[in-house]
Amino acid sequence: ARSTVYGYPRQGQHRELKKAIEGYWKGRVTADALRETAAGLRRTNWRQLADAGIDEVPTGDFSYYDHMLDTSVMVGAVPDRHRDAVAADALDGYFAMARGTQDIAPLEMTKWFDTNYHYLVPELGPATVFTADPAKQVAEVGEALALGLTARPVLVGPLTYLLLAKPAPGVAADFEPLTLLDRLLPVYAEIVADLRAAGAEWVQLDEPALVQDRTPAELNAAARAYRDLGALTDRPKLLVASYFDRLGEALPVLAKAPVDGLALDFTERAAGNLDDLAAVGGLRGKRLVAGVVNGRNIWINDYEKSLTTLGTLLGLADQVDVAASCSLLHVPLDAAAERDVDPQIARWLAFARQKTAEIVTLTKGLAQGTGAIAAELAANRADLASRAGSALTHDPAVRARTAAVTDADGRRSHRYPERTAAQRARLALPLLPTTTIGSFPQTNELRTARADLRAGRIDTAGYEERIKGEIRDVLAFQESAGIDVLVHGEPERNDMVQYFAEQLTGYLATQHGWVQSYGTRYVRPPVLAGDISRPEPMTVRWTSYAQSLTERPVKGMLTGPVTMLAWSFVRDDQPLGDTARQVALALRDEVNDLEAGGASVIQVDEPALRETLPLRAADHADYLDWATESFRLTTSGVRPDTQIHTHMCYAEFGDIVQAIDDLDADVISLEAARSHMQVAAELAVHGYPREAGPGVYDIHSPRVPSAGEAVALLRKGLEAIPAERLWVNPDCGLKTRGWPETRAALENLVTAAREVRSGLTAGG
Ligand code: THG
Ligand code: ZN
Repeated sequence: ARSTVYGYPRQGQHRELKKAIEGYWKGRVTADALRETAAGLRRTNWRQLADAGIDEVPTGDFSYYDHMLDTSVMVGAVPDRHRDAVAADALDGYFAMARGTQDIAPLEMTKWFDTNYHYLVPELGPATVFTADPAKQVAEVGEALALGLTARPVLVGPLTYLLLAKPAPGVAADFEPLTLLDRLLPVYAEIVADLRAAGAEWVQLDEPALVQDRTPAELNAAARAYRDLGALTDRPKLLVASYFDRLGEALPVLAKAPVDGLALDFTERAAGNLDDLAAVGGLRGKRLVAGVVNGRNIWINDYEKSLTTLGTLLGLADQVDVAASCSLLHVPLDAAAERDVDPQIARWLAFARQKTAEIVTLTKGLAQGTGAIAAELAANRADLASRAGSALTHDPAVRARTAAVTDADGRRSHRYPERTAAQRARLALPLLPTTTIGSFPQTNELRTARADLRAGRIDTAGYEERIKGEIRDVLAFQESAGIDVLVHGEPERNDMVQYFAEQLTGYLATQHGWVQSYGTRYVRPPVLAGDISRPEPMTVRWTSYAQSLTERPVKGMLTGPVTMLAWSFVRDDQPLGDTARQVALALRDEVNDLEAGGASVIQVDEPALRETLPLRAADHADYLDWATESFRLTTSGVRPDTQIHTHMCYAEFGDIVQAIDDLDADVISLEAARSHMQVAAELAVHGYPREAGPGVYDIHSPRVPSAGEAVALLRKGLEAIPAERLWVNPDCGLKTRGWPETRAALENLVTAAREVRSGLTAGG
């Protein structure tokens, strides 16, 4: 048995890669210096893997921005609009595709399956001509071989590449990139041959798209692709990898294909793989790489469980190797860097470096028997027992409360028609009421104040004075602009998840736990480590302060339970629904306290509701059940005349309209400016029965929309949603915008609302 991984965090212990790339963009770092930093990080990673005892290291997983973008370059799929830039300078052209330039739009970015990583979407059309450009892949194999290591290049496979692509601008929307397969395969054939010539015995082709629901035609394409690639004479051994879910119908296809090995996910979410593999009679004559160490969470492995799985697999393939379930890109680098974590909890944590050691230990146990890893097994058993028996993971008060939840707790006391009547009477808002999503510009002064507080340059009282000053400014602006439902602007929040995680018991923050979100942008997801409870109110003080400054309603603002889970590392020792319920009950107390503190409008944001939808349709209902239930549990404790809002962004809502309806929120605001109100139409088709605010100001751009544009969008919205139920708001929070454009855009928005409003009342 051999040990391996498919990829490793790219950024370096101190995010050296981010700093070098952003420095290059600003002209402060030369291209040569950037290349040297990158090469140094690759060497460090490979040495770290080799020193830990990993037998076969991955190459080509490194990226300056994104590995899908690297794949587009590798197969010559550079959009026409970027060709000049790429011809002038390969590196600058690469970054132009990723980020755009003054005049040229970048590639679109979207989520990599259900992870928090984002990739750049290939743009293809009937005119696409693929050409092999294996230089990056070949060079990185050479670098690893020069260190004396066994290197296995990792490439995005041809099916996944095409299935994740979209029609290029100007190409018919129904163009299917998969129709280009026959043109793409010869390019892959050329590249894998070059990699063999460069010294790679094995090449890995990643096909995570095959774990999604696939049509018979797509499965046929997969069979054809691997029959053709397998039939090549001048080729390395091919390992086809899948992860994030079970292969399902694609498993027999790949098992029969004339390739030399398969890498499969054997973590809980892909549990079906084990039975499915047995059902096809195993992988006779093939290598099986078993992803038994979870590459998507930060918890230690259960060695006994993994060894049982590995033992079963020994009977199902010629050779069984051990790996993480997917690239370790999705976890932070090193748990040992977390000095502030309670040592009792630290022993439960495994980041990329610790997971690598686990893989090596399991490989040894598999090859030499459990006697060879007796000490590690005993320590692992003790660590798992400490977690299972901890008061943090089993808080009797939290357990008793979640167990006592009834269906009625997740239902408002009154139905929407009665609620809306009570809310109209209490709020007395005009037709087409105006509001914002919650955050106002996060200025440098605010970030400085937070840094000053952390560094002890100001005390808590001094910090709070600055926050209050900002709240006063934000409210004064909104009143003068004529907005109807105000917000306090969230100046006290660093991040909409972290802010709450820091205040909830059972949640853990990391200091260095960075994970790449996209390009040079990273997040530090907090860890849902134990049972969740709320020691005291989290936001009430700020909302009440804001309300004390104005006669108009001020919205209370919270992050919903589904988004809290989606942007955190979740527990693996209980169902997600149980964790969601605990978070929901803590947030419910906050909602109720906001109401008691005088809030008549409370918004609970769920931007991630669509993001964490499971990859296979068969799993949707179960997810949507607990997701919508936890939202309702959060929001159902209020009086009928308290108005509950929610907000969602960057999503195709089409496939979850029913779930949006099931949230039973009184008002929902959605991203719509860029899709020209298509969202409103989708809601209307579904017969959405409550109030909605499809965004009329695209906050992702510094551009200020004119009042005229907003009027046009509102009129379009009115075609789908009746005036009594239409709200006027931007697309999303204003945190990333500057003050000048925010002021101008919101003033235009109020002007537009007034104009359309007066037209409605005059026209009857
Ligand atoms: N909060 C959290 N998770 C998220 C988002 C969020 N995940 C999905 C989405 N939003 C990701 N979007 C971003 C946007 C900006 C940045 C990261 C992810 C970003 N990061 C800073 C950087 O890398 O320079 C670091 C920020 C920090 O210091 O904390 O700009 O909104 N939880
Ligand atoms: Zn948003």
